[in-house]
Amino acid sequence: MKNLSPLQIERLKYQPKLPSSLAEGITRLVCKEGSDTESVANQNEIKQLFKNTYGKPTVTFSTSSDLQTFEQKNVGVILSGGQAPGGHNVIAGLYDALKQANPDNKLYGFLGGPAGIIEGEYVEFNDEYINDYRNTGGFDIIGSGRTKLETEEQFKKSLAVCQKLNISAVVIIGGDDSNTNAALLAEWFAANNSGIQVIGCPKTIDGDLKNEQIEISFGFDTATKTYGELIGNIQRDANSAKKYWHFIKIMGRSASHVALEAALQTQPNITLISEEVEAKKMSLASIIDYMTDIIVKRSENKKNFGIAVIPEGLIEFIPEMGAMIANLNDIMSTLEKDGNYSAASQSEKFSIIENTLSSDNSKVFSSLPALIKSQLLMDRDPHGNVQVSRIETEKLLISMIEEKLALLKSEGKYTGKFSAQSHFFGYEGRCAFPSNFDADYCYSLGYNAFALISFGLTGYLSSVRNLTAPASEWIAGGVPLTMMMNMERRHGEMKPVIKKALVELNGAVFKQLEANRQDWAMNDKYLFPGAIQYFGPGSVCDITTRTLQLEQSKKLLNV
Ligand code: FBP
Repeated sequence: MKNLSPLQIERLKYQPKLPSSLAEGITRLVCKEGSDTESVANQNEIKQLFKNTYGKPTVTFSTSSDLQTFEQKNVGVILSGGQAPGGHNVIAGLYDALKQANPDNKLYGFLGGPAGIIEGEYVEFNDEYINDYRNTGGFDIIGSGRTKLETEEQFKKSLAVCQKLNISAVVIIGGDDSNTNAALLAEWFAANNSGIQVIGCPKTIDGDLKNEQIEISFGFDTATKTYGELIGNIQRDANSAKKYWHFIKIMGRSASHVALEAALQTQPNITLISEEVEAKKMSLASIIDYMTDIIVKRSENKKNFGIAVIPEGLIEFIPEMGAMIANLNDIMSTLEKDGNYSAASQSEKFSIIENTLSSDNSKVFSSLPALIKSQLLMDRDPHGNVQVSRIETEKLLISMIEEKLALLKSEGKYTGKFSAQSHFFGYEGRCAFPSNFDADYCYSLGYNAFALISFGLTGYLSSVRNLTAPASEWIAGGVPLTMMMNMERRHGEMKPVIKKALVELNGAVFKQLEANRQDWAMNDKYLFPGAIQYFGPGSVCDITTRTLQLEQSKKLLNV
Protein backbone atom coordinates (compact mmCIF):
# COMPACT_ATOMS: atom_id res chain seq x y z
CA MET A 1 0.00 0.00 0.00
CA LYS A 2 1.32 3.45 -0.92
CA ASN A 3 1.86 6.10 1.70
CA LEU A 4 -1.69 7.51 1.82
CA SER A 5 -3.54 9.55 4.44
CA PRO A 6 -6.73 8.02 5.89
CA LEU A 7 -8.84 10.54 3.95
CA GLN A 8 -7.02 9.69 0.72
CA ILE A 9 -7.77 6.00 1.22
CA GLU A 10 -11.48 6.69 1.76
CA ARG A 11 -11.75 9.18 -1.12
CA LEU A 12 -10.26 6.72 -3.60
CA LYS A 13 -13.31 4.53 -2.96
CA TYR A 14 -15.89 7.28 -3.62
CA GLN A 15 -18.07 6.53 -6.66
CA PRO A 16 -19.00 9.85 -8.32
CA LYS A 17 -22.60 10.35 -9.39
CA LEU A 18 -23.60 10.84 -13.03
CA PRO A 19 -26.67 12.46 -14.61
CA SER A 20 -29.23 9.72 -15.38
CA SER A 21 -28.81 10.31 -19.14
CA LEU A 22 -25.15 9.27 -18.84
CA ALA A 23 -25.56 6.73 -16.04
CA GLU A 24 -27.23 4.28 -18.42
CA GLY A 25 -23.86 4.01 -20.14
CA ILE A 26 -22.12 5.49 -23.15
CA THR A 27 -23.62 2.83 -25.42
CA ARG A 28 -27.19 4.03 -24.89
CA LEU A 29 -26.96 7.74 -25.72
CA VAL A 30 -28.85 9.82 -28.25
CA CYS A 31 -27.76 13.33 -29.17
CA LYS A 32 -30.38 16.03 -29.71
CA GLU A 33 -29.44 19.26 -31.53
CA GLY A 34 -30.72 22.63 -30.27
CA SER A 35 -30.73 25.79 -32.32
CA ASP A 36 -27.75 27.27 -34.17
CA THR A 37 -25.60 29.67 -32.17
CA GLU A 38 -23.87 33.04 -32.56
CA SER A 39 -20.83 34.40 -30.75
CA VAL A 40 -21.57 36.73 -27.80
CA ALA A 41 -20.13 39.72 -29.70
CA ASN A 42 -18.13 40.61 -32.84
CA GLN A 43 -20.09 38.01 -34.85
CA ASN A 44 -18.62 38.95 -38.24
CA GLU A 45 -14.99 38.82 -37.11
CA ILE A 46 -15.44 35.55 -35.19
CA LYS A 47 -17.33 33.94 -38.10
CA GLN A 48 -14.48 34.88 -40.45
CA LEU A 49 -11.83 33.47 -38.12
CA PHE A 50 -13.73 30.23 -37.39
CA LYS A 51 -15.13 29.37 -40.81
CA ASN A 52 -15.39 25.63 -40.04
CA THR A 53 -16.55 25.62 -36.45
CA TYR A 54 -18.70 28.76 -36.11
CA GLY A 55 -22.43 28.77 -35.42
CA LYS A 56 -23.02 25.09 -34.65
CA PRO A 57 -26.03 24.10 -32.52
CA THR A 58 -25.99 23.31 -28.82
CA VAL A 59 -26.60 19.61 -28.07
CA THR A 60 -28.08 17.57 -25.21
CA PHE A 61 -27.95 13.86 -24.50
CA SER A 62 -30.70 11.47 -23.53
CA THR A 63 -31.02 7.71 -23.36
CA SER A 64 -32.18 5.33 -26.05
CA SER A 65 -33.03 1.64 -25.89
CA ASP A 66 -30.77 0.98 -28.91
CA LEU A 67 -27.31 -0.24 -28.14
CA GLN A 68 -24.49 1.55 -30.00
CA THR A 69 -21.18 -0.03 -30.90
CA PHE A 70 -17.96 1.97 -31.19
CA GLU A 71 -14.92 1.59 -33.40
CA GLN A 72 -11.54 1.64 -31.70
CA LYS A 73 -10.36 5.20 -30.97
CA ASN A 74 -7.39 6.91 -29.34
CA VAL A 75 -7.95 10.15 -27.42
CA GLY A 76 -5.48 12.66 -25.91
CA VAL A 77 -6.14 14.83 -22.87
CA ILE A 78 -4.47 18.05 -21.66
CA LEU A 79 -4.75 19.85 -18.30
CA SER A 80 -4.24 23.53 -19.02
CA GLY A 81 -3.74 26.64 -16.87
CA GLY A 82 -4.17 26.98 -13.12
CA GLN A 83 -5.01 23.97 -10.98
CA ALA A 84 -8.64 23.47 -9.92
CA PRO A 85 -10.01 20.73 -7.64
CA GLY A 86 -11.55 17.90 -9.66
CA GLY A 87 -9.29 17.81 -12.73
CA HIS A 88 -8.32 14.21 -11.99
CA ASN A 89 -11.97 13.20 -11.99
CA VAL A 90 -12.51 14.75 -15.43
CA ILE A 91 -9.79 12.43 -16.70
CA ALA A 92 -11.25 9.48 -14.75
CA GLY A 93 -14.73 10.10 -16.23
CA LEU A 94 -13.29 10.42 -19.74
CA TYR A 95 -11.27 7.22 -19.27
CA ASP A 96 -14.23 5.21 -17.93
CA ALA A 97 -16.53 6.31 -20.79
CA LEU A 98 -13.84 5.59 -23.39
CA LYS A 99 -13.15 2.12 -22.02
CA GLN A 100 -16.88 1.37 -21.73
CA ALA A 101 -17.32 2.31 -25.37
CA ASN A 102 -14.55 -0.02 -26.49
CA PRO A 103 -12.02 -1.68 -24.17
CA ASP A 104 -9.37 -1.33 -26.91
CA ASN A 105 -9.68 2.46 -26.84
CA LYS A 106 -6.62 4.28 -25.54
CA LEU A 107 -6.31 7.50 -23.53
CA TYR A 108 -3.06 9.45 -23.69
CA GLY A 109 -2.29 12.25 -21.23
CA PHE A 110 -0.07 15.05 -22.55
CA LEU A 111 2.43 16.18 -19.96
CA GLY A 112 2.85 19.70 -18.60
CA GLY A 113 -0.11 21.37 -20.30
CA PRO A 114 -0.44 22.31 -23.98
CA ALA A 115 3.36 22.09 -24.36
CA GLY A 116 2.95 18.29 -24.08
CA ILE A 117 1.00 17.97 -27.32
CA ILE A 118 3.49 20.20 -29.16
CA GLU A 119 6.57 18.40 -27.88
CA GLY A 120 5.05 14.90 -27.97
CA GLU A 121 5.49 14.31 -24.22
CA TYR A 122 2.79 11.92 -23.04
CA VAL A 123 1.78 8.91 -20.94
CA GLU A 124 -0.75 6.20 -21.73
CA PHE A 125 -3.28 5.67 -18.96
CA ASN A 126 -4.33 2.27 -17.64
CA ASP A 127 -6.65 1.24 -14.79
CA GLU A 128 -3.93 1.21 -12.16
CA TYR A 129 -2.68 4.66 -13.12
CA ILE A 130 -6.16 6.24 -13.11
CA ASN A 131 -7.31 4.49 -9.92
CA ASP A 132 -4.58 6.17 -7.88
CA TYR A 133 -5.98 9.61 -8.73
CA ARG A 134 -9.74 9.19 -8.39
CA ASN A 135 -11.37 11.95 -6.30
CA THR A 136 -8.03 13.55 -5.47
CA GLY A 137 -7.12 17.23 -5.85
CA GLY A 138 -4.30 18.62 -7.95
CA PHE A 139 -3.23 18.24 -11.55
CA ASP A 140 -0.19 16.10 -10.77
CA ILE A 141 -1.57 13.15 -12.72
CA ILE A 142 0.02 14.71 -15.85
CA GLY A 143 0.87 18.28 -14.76
CA SER A 144 -0.38 21.52 -16.25
CA GLY A 145 1.05 24.53 -18.06
CA ARG A 146 0.10 27.84 -19.63
CA THR A 147 1.57 27.56 -23.14
CA LYS A 148 -0.62 29.47 -25.56
CA LEU A 149 -1.51 27.33 -28.59
CA GLU A 150 -1.80 29.78 -31.46
CA THR A 151 0.91 29.54 -34.10
CA GLU A 152 0.82 27.51 -37.31
CA GLU A 153 4.03 25.81 -36.24
CA GLN A 154 2.50 24.68 -32.92
CA PHE A 155 -0.61 23.38 -34.69
CA LYS A 156 1.50 21.43 -37.21
CA LYS A 157 3.59 19.88 -34.44
CA SER A 158 0.40 18.95 -32.53
CA LEU A 159 -1.00 17.34 -35.66
CA ALA A 160 2.18 15.31 -36.19
CA VAL A 161 2.09 14.08 -32.57
CA CYS A 162 -1.60 13.11 -32.83
CA GLN A 163 -1.00 11.32 -36.13
CA LYS A 164 1.93 9.41 -34.63
CA LEU A 165 -0.30 8.19 -31.78
CA ASN A 166 -3.31 7.72 -34.07
CA ILE A 167 -5.27 10.15 -31.88
CA SER A 168 -8.59 11.25 -33.36
CA ALA A 169 -9.78 13.52 -30.52
CA VAL A 170 -8.17 15.83 -27.99
CA VAL A 171 -9.82 17.01 -24.75
CA ILE A 172 -8.52 20.29 -23.32
CA ILE A 173 -9.43 20.89 -19.69
CA GLY A 174 -9.03 24.61 -19.06
CA GLY A 175 -10.33 28.08 -18.31
CA ASP A 176 -11.25 30.86 -20.74
CA ASP A 177 -7.76 31.24 -22.22
CA SER A 178 -7.21 27.48 -22.48
CA ASN A 179 -10.58 26.96 -24.13
CA THR A 180 -9.71 29.76 -26.54
CA ASN A 181 -6.71 27.51 -27.38
CA ALA A 182 -9.15 24.61 -27.81
CA ALA A 183 -11.32 26.65 -30.21
CA LEU A 184 -8.29 27.70 -32.29
CA LEU A 185 -6.96 24.13 -32.44
CA ALA A 186 -10.40 22.73 -33.35
CA GLU A 187 -10.69 25.25 -36.17
CA TRP A 188 -7.19 24.56 -37.49
CA PHE A 189 -7.68 20.78 -37.38
CA ALA A 190 -11.01 21.16 -39.22
CA ALA A 191 -9.61 23.61 -41.79
CA ASN A 192 -6.79 21.15 -42.51
CA ASN A 193 -9.14 18.15 -42.81
CA SER A 194 -7.17 16.33 -40.12
CA GLY A 195 -10.20 14.41 -38.86
CA ILE A 196 -9.15 15.27 -35.28
CA GLN A 197 -11.84 16.56 -32.94
CA VAL A 198 -11.23 18.96 -30.05
CA ILE A 199 -13.48 19.15 -26.97
CA GLY A 200 -13.05 21.56 -24.03
CA CYS A 201 -13.99 21.14 -20.36
CA PRO A 202 -14.82 24.22 -18.23
CA LYS A 203 -12.21 24.51 -15.50
CA THR A 204 -11.16 27.41 -13.28
CA ILE A 205 -11.58 28.24 -9.63
CA ASP A 206 -12.23 31.81 -10.82
CA GLY A 207 -15.81 30.88 -11.78
CA ASP A 208 -15.72 33.26 -14.75
CA LEU A 209 -16.18 30.69 -17.49
CA LYS A 210 -19.97 30.55 -17.40
CA ASN A 211 -23.07 31.41 -19.41
CA GLU A 212 -26.56 30.00 -19.96
CA GLN A 213 -25.10 26.60 -20.88
CA ILE A 214 -22.20 26.47 -18.43
CA GLU A 215 -23.60 27.16 -14.98
CA ILE A 216 -20.20 27.10 -13.29
CA SER A 217 -16.64 26.03 -14.02
CA PHE A 218 -15.36 23.16 -11.94
CA GLY A 219 -13.14 23.86 -8.93
CA PHE A 220 -15.07 26.98 -7.88
CA ASP A 221 -17.13 24.97 -5.40
CA THR A 222 -14.17 23.40 -3.58
CA ALA A 223 -11.87 26.43 -3.72
CA THR A 224 -14.48 28.85 -2.36
CA LYS A 225 -15.41 26.43 0.43
CA THR A 226 -11.72 26.16 1.34
CA TYR A 227 -11.33 29.96 1.44
CA GLY A 228 -14.62 30.17 3.38
CA GLU A 229 -13.20 27.83 6.00
CA LEU A 230 -9.97 29.87 6.28
CA ILE A 231 -11.76 33.22 6.48
CA GLY A 232 -14.14 31.83 9.10
CA ASN A 233 -11.19 30.65 11.19
CA ILE A 234 -9.56 34.06 10.96
CA GLN A 235 -12.84 35.76 11.89
CA ARG A 236 -12.99 33.66 15.06
CA ASP A 237 -9.40 34.59 15.83
CA ALA A 238 -10.06 38.29 15.24
CA ASN A 239 -13.21 38.17 17.33
CA SER A 240 -11.33 36.42 20.13
CA ALA A 241 -8.23 38.62 20.32
CA LYS A 242 -9.97 41.79 19.11
CA LYS A 243 -6.68 43.41 18.14
CA TYR A 244 -6.13 42.97 14.39
CA TRP A 245 -7.69 44.03 11.16
CA HIS A 246 -7.16 41.18 8.68
CA PHE A 247 -6.90 42.17 5.02
CA ILE A 248 -7.50 39.03 2.99
CA LYS A 249 -6.88 39.02 -0.74
CA ILE A 250 -8.73 36.19 -2.44
CA MET A 251 -7.67 34.61 -5.72
CA GLY A 252 -9.59 35.12 -8.93
CA ARG A 253 -7.70 36.74 -11.78
CA SER A 254 -10.28 39.27 -12.97
CA ALA A 255 -13.81 38.57 -11.85
CA SER A 256 -14.69 38.80 -8.14
CA HIS A 257 -16.89 35.68 -8.04
CA VAL A 258 -14.55 33.88 -5.63
CA ALA A 259 -14.32 36.82 -3.20
CA LEU A 260 -18.09 37.38 -3.40
CA GLU A 261 -18.90 33.72 -2.74
CA ALA A 262 -16.39 33.53 0.12
CA ALA A 263 -17.95 36.70 1.59
CA LEU A 264 -21.48 35.27 1.41
CA GLN A 265 -20.24 32.17 3.19
CA THR A 266 -18.57 34.16 6.00
CA GLN A 267 -20.12 37.67 6.23
CA PRO A 268 -16.98 39.75 6.82
CA ASN A 269 -17.00 43.47 7.75
CA ILE A 270 -15.78 44.75 4.39
CA THR A 271 -15.95 43.12 0.95
CA LEU A 272 -14.68 44.91 -2.11
CA ILE A 273 -16.06 43.82 -5.47
CA SER A 274 -13.94 44.86 -8.44
CA GLU A 275 -16.86 45.08 -10.86
CA GLU A 276 -18.62 47.55 -8.53
CA VAL A 277 -15.46 49.62 -8.17
CA GLU A 278 -15.25 49.86 -11.96
CA ALA A 279 -18.96 50.58 -12.47
CA LYS A 280 -18.95 53.33 -9.83
CA LYS A 281 -15.62 54.63 -11.18
CA MET A 282 -14.17 54.49 -7.67
CA SER A 283 -10.64 55.83 -7.56
CA LEU A 284 -8.03 54.30 -5.26
CA ALA A 285 -8.50 57.30 -2.96
CA SER A 286 -12.26 56.74 -2.73
CA ILE A 287 -11.76 53.03 -1.91
CA ILE A 288 -9.43 54.09 0.90
CA ASP A 289 -12.07 56.58 2.12
CA TYR A 290 -14.76 53.88 2.08
CA MET A 291 -12.65 51.40 4.06
CA THR A 292 -11.27 54.00 6.47
CA ASP A 293 -14.76 55.20 7.25
CA ILE A 294 -15.78 51.70 8.41
CA ILE A 295 -12.54 51.29 10.40
CA VAL A 296 -13.08 54.61 12.17
CA LYS A 297 -16.76 53.90 12.94
CA ARG A 298 -15.93 50.46 14.32
CA SER A 299 -13.18 51.95 16.50
CA GLU A 300 -15.74 54.40 17.90
CA ASN A 301 -17.64 51.28 19.03
CA LYS A 302 -14.43 49.99 20.61
CA LYS A 303 -13.87 47.51 17.79
CA ASN A 304 -10.32 47.97 16.62
CA PHE A 305 -10.51 44.75 14.64
CA GLY A 306 -12.25 43.42 11.59
CA ILE A 307 -12.04 41.47 8.36
CA ALA A 308 -11.72 42.92 4.86
CA VAL A 309 -12.01 40.69 1.79
CA ILE A 310 -10.28 41.98 -1.32
CA PRO A 311 -10.56 40.37 -4.76
CA GLU A 312 -7.24 39.55 -6.41
CA GLY A 313 -8.07 41.43 -9.61
CA LEU A 314 -9.12 44.68 -7.88
CA ILE A 315 -6.19 46.75 -9.07
CA GLU A 316 -7.09 46.37 -12.76
CA PHE A 317 -10.67 47.52 -12.11
CA ILE A 318 -9.78 50.80 -10.39
CA PRO A 319 -10.27 53.13 -13.38
CA GLU A 320 -6.98 55.05 -13.21
CA MET A 321 -5.06 51.82 -12.47
CA GLY A 322 -6.84 49.84 -15.19
CA ALA A 323 -6.00 52.48 -17.80
CA MET A 324 -2.39 52.57 -16.64
CA ILE A 325 -2.07 48.74 -16.65
CA ALA A 326 -3.58 48.49 -20.17
CA ASN A 327 -1.03 51.06 -21.38
CA LEU A 328 1.70 49.20 -19.48
CA ASN A 329 0.72 45.82 -21.03
CA ASP A 330 1.01 47.34 -24.50
CA ILE A 331 4.41 48.92 -23.93
CA MET A 332 5.74 45.86 -22.07
CA SER A 333 5.07 43.65 -25.13
CA THR A 334 7.76 45.76 -26.91
CA LEU A 335 10.03 46.49 -23.94
CA GLU A 336 10.31 42.80 -22.95
CA LYS A 337 12.13 42.21 -26.26
CA ASP A 338 14.43 45.23 -25.79
CA GLY A 339 17.90 44.30 -24.53
CA ASN A 340 18.55 47.77 -23.06
CA TYR A 341 15.40 47.55 -20.97
CA SER A 342 16.19 44.01 -19.78
CA ALA A 343 19.71 45.06 -18.73
CA ALA A 344 18.50 48.18 -16.85
CA SER A 345 18.42 48.38 -13.04
CA GLN A 346 15.06 48.52 -11.31
CA SER A 347 15.06 52.29 -10.83
CA GLU A 348 16.14 52.75 -14.47
CA LYS A 349 13.28 50.50 -15.53
CA PHE A 350 10.86 52.69 -13.55
CA SER A 351 12.15 55.79 -15.40
CA ILE A 352 11.93 54.09 -18.82
CA ILE A 353 8.34 53.11 -18.04
CA GLU A 354 7.44 56.58 -16.75
CA ASN A 355 8.85 58.15 -19.91
CA THR A 356 7.03 55.70 -22.20
CA LEU A 357 3.57 55.72 -20.59
CA SER A 358 1.11 58.47 -21.52
CA SER A 359 1.37 61.45 -19.20
CA ASP A 360 -1.74 60.58 -17.11
CA ASN A 361 -0.73 56.94 -16.78
CA SER A 362 2.83 57.93 -15.96
CA LYS A 363 1.56 60.04 -13.03
CA VAL A 364 -0.45 57.07 -11.68
CA PHE A 365 2.52 54.71 -12.02
CA SER A 366 4.95 57.07 -10.32
CA SER A 367 2.52 57.63 -7.39
CA LEU A 368 2.78 53.94 -6.40
CA PRO A 369 5.18 52.49 -3.83
CA ALA A 370 8.28 50.83 -5.35
CA LEU A 371 7.08 47.37 -4.22
CA ILE A 372 3.87 47.63 -6.23
CA LYS A 373 5.68 49.19 -9.22
CA SER A 374 8.11 46.29 -9.37
CA GLN A 375 5.25 43.77 -9.05
CA LEU A 376 3.47 45.47 -11.96
CA LEU A 377 6.58 44.99 -14.11
CA MET A 378 6.90 41.24 -13.49
CA ASP A 379 6.69 38.99 -16.57
CA ARG A 380 3.30 38.86 -18.29
CA ASP A 381 1.63 35.46 -18.47
CA PRO A 382 1.65 33.77 -21.92
CA HIS A 383 -1.65 35.50 -22.74
CA GLY A 384 -0.15 38.97 -22.16
CA ASN A 385 -1.90 39.52 -18.80
CA VAL A 386 -0.23 41.14 -15.80
CA GLN A 387 0.04 38.46 -13.05
CA VAL A 388 -2.33 40.02 -10.53
CA SER A 389 -1.82 37.18 -8.06
CA ARG A 390 1.69 38.60 -7.54
CA ILE A 391 0.58 42.18 -6.85
CA GLU A 392 0.14 42.76 -3.13
CA THR A 393 -2.94 44.96 -3.32
CA GLU A 394 -3.81 44.05 0.26
CA LYS A 395 -0.53 45.61 1.43
CA LEU A 396 -1.04 48.69 -0.76
CA LEU A 397 -4.45 49.24 0.85
CA ILE A 398 -3.09 48.74 4.37
CA SER A 399 -0.29 51.28 3.89
CA MET A 400 -2.63 53.87 2.35
CA ILE A 401 -5.16 53.37 5.16
CA GLU A 402 -2.38 53.77 7.73
CA GLU A 403 -1.45 57.12 6.15
CA LYS A 404 -5.07 58.24 6.09
CA LEU A 405 -5.65 57.23 9.73
CA ALA A 406 -2.48 59.05 10.80
CA LEU A 407 -3.83 62.18 9.13
CA LEU A 408 -7.23 61.79 10.83
CA LYS A 409 -5.48 61.24 14.14
CA SER A 410 -3.45 64.44 13.70
CA GLU A 411 -6.75 66.26 13.08
CA GLY A 412 -8.28 64.73 16.23
CA LYS A 413 -10.85 62.75 14.16
CA TYR A 414 -9.62 59.27 15.08
CA THR A 415 -8.49 57.89 18.41
CA GLY A 416 -8.46 54.17 17.66
CA LYS A 417 -5.66 51.70 17.09
CA PHE A 418 -5.10 50.11 13.69
CA SER A 419 -2.94 47.04 13.51
CA ALA A 420 -3.27 45.04 10.30
CA GLN A 421 -2.36 41.55 9.12
CA SER A 422 -2.32 40.72 5.42
CA HIS A 423 -3.16 37.37 3.84
CA PHE A 424 -3.49 36.01 0.34
CA PHE A 425 -5.63 32.90 -0.12
CA GLY A 426 -5.28 31.34 -3.53
CA TYR A 427 -2.95 28.41 -3.88
CA GLU A 428 -4.37 26.97 -0.62
CA GLY A 429 -7.64 26.13 -2.39
CA ARG A 430 -6.65 25.09 -5.89
CA CYS A 431 -5.59 21.52 -5.11
CA ALA A 432 -7.92 20.65 -2.25
CA PHE A 433 -9.68 17.28 -2.29
CA PRO A 434 -12.67 18.01 -4.54
CA SER A 435 -15.94 18.43 -2.64
CA ASN A 436 -18.60 15.82 -3.43
CA PHE A 437 -20.12 18.37 -5.81
CA ASP A 438 -16.86 18.89 -7.73
CA ALA A 439 -16.06 15.15 -7.66
CA ASP A 440 -19.46 14.37 -9.26
CA TYR A 441 -19.49 17.36 -11.61
CA CYS A 442 -15.96 16.72 -12.89
CA TYR A 443 -16.52 13.02 -13.43
CA SER A 444 -19.70 13.88 -15.37
CA LEU A 445 -17.89 16.52 -17.46
CA GLY A 446 -15.20 14.02 -18.44
CA TYR A 447 -17.67 11.24 -19.19
CA ASN A 448 -19.75 13.70 -21.20
CA ALA A 449 -16.66 14.87 -23.14
CA PHE A 450 -16.34 11.35 -24.51
CA ALA A 451 -20.06 11.39 -25.39
CA LEU A 452 -19.43 14.54 -27.47
CA ILE A 453 -16.48 12.82 -29.15
CA SER A 454 -18.54 9.72 -29.90
CA PHE A 455 -21.07 11.84 -31.80
CA GLY A 456 -18.30 13.31 -33.98
CA LEU A 457 -18.50 16.84 -32.57
CA THR A 458 -15.59 19.28 -32.53
CA GLY A 459 -15.09 22.78 -31.12
CA TYR A 460 -17.53 22.05 -28.27
CA LEU A 461 -17.33 22.59 -24.53
CA SER A 462 -18.62 19.78 -22.32
CA SER A 463 -21.73 21.09 -20.57
CA VAL A 464 -23.54 19.67 -17.54
CA ARG A 465 -26.44 21.82 -16.27
CA ASN A 466 -29.23 21.98 -13.69
CA LEU A 467 -26.54 21.67 -11.05
CA THR A 468 -28.56 22.62 -7.98
CA ALA A 469 -30.76 19.56 -8.54
CA PRO A 470 -29.59 16.06 -7.51
CA ALA A 471 -26.92 14.73 -9.89
CA SER A 472 -29.35 12.27 -11.47
CA GLU A 473 -31.32 15.26 -12.82
CA TRP A 474 -28.33 17.08 -14.31
CA ILE A 475 -28.56 17.79 -18.04
CA ALA A 476 -25.60 16.65 -20.12
CA GLY A 477 -24.71 18.12 -23.51
CA GLY A 478 -22.36 20.46 -25.34
CA VAL A 479 -22.02 24.09 -26.33
CA PRO A 480 -19.97 25.41 -29.29
CA LEU A 481 -16.86 27.25 -28.08
CA THR A 482 -17.33 30.00 -30.67
CA MET A 483 -20.62 30.91 -28.98
CA MET A 484 -18.66 32.34 -26.03
CA MET A 485 -16.14 34.34 -28.03
CA ASN A 486 -15.52 38.02 -28.67
CA MET A 487 -12.57 40.15 -29.78
CA GLU A 488 -10.23 41.57 -27.11
CA ARG A 489 -6.89 43.36 -27.05
CA ARG A 490 -3.99 41.03 -26.13
CA HIS A 491 -0.27 41.74 -26.51
CA GLY A 492 -1.24 44.96 -28.26
CA GLU A 493 -3.45 43.24 -30.91
CA MET A 494 -7.16 42.37 -31.25
CA LYS A 495 -7.60 38.60 -30.76
CA PRO A 496 -10.57 36.22 -30.58
CA VAL A 497 -11.00 35.08 -26.96
CA ILE A 498 -13.67 33.53 -24.76
CA LYS A 499 -15.43 36.33 -22.92
CA LYS A 500 -15.02 36.23 -19.16
CA ALA A 501 -18.25 36.33 -17.14
CA LEU A 502 -17.85 39.08 -14.56
CA VAL A 503 -19.97 39.61 -11.44
CA GLU A 504 -23.33 41.03 -12.51
CA LEU A 505 -24.19 44.00 -10.33
CA ASN A 506 -27.89 43.47 -11.06
CA GLY A 507 -27.63 39.78 -10.30
CA ALA A 508 -28.99 37.99 -7.24
CA VAL A 509 -25.55 37.15 -5.84
CA PHE A 510 -24.21 40.70 -5.66
CA LYS A 511 -27.61 41.96 -4.45
CA GLN A 512 -27.35 39.60 -1.50
CA LEU A 513 -24.07 41.21 -0.45
CA GLU A 514 -25.35 44.72 -1.13
CA ALA A 515 -28.44 44.18 1.02
CA ASN A 516 -26.39 43.02 4.01
CA ARG A 517 -22.98 44.65 3.95
CA GLN A 518 -23.84 47.68 6.05
CA ASP A 519 -25.12 45.41 8.78
CA TRP A 520 -22.07 43.12 8.50
CA ALA A 521 -19.73 46.14 8.63
CA MET A 522 -20.77 47.27 12.08
CA ASN A 523 -22.57 44.34 13.73
CA ASP A 524 -20.40 41.30 13.62
CA LYS A 525 -22.46 38.62 11.88
CA TYR A 526 -19.57 36.33 11.14
CA LEU A 527 -20.36 32.86 9.82
CA PHE A 528 -17.94 29.98 10.35
CA PRO A 529 -18.39 27.47 7.55
CA GLY A 530 -15.78 24.99 8.81
CA ALA A 531 -13.98 22.42 6.68
CA ILE A 532 -15.49 20.74 3.63
CA GLN A 533 -17.26 17.55 4.70
CA TYR A 534 -17.06 14.46 2.53
CA PHE A 535 -19.02 12.01 4.69
CA GLY A 536 -22.20 12.73 6.62
CA PRO A 537 -25.62 14.28 6.01
CA GLY A 538 -26.34 15.53 2.47
CA SER A 539 -27.41 18.89 3.95
CA VAL A 540 -23.73 19.43 4.83
CA CYS A 541 -21.84 17.34 2.26
CA ASP A 542 -23.77 17.90 -0.96
CA ILE A 543 -24.69 21.59 -0.84
CA THR A 544 -23.40 23.76 -3.68
CA THR A 545 -22.21 27.37 -3.44
CA ARG A 546 -24.44 30.33 -2.55
CA THR A 547 -23.59 31.70 -5.98
CA LEU A 548 -25.02 28.72 -7.81
CA GLN A 549 -28.03 28.51 -5.53
CA LEU A 550 -28.89 32.20 -5.89
CA GLU A 551 -28.31 32.27 -9.64
CA GLN A 552 -30.34 29.14 -10.27
CA SER A 553 -33.23 30.03 -7.96
CA LYS A 554 -33.61 33.39 -9.75
CA LYS A 555 -33.62 31.56 -13.08
CA LEU A 556 -36.29 29.12 -11.90
CA LEU A 557 -38.46 32.01 -10.75
CA ASN A 558 -37.69 33.68 -14.09
CA VAL A 559 -36.75 36.91 -12.29
P1 FBP B 1 -7.02 29.53 -14.67
O1 FBP B 1 -7.96 30.58 -15.17
O2 FBP B 1 -6.04 29.06 -15.65
O3 FBP B 1 -7.80 28.39 -14.06
O4 FBP B 1 -6.15 30.12 -13.47
C1 FBP B 1 -6.74 30.80 -12.44
C2 FBP B 1 -5.78 31.30 -11.39
O5 FBP B 1 -5.84 30.47 -10.25
C3 FBP B 1 -6.11 32.75 -11.04
O6 FBP B 1 -7.08 32.82 -10.04
C4 FBP B 1 -4.78 33.30 -10.67
O7 FBP B 1 -4.70 34.68 -10.92
C5 FBP B 1 -3.83 32.57 -11.55
O8 FBP B 1 -4.44 31.33 -11.84
C6 FBP B 1 -2.49 32.35 -10.92
O9 FBP B 1 -1.64 31.80 -11.88
P2 FBP B 1 -0.37 30.93 -11.56
O10 FBP B 1 -0.85 29.58 -11.17
O11 FBP B 1 0.33 30.88 -12.87
O12 FBP B 1 0.38 31.61 -10.47
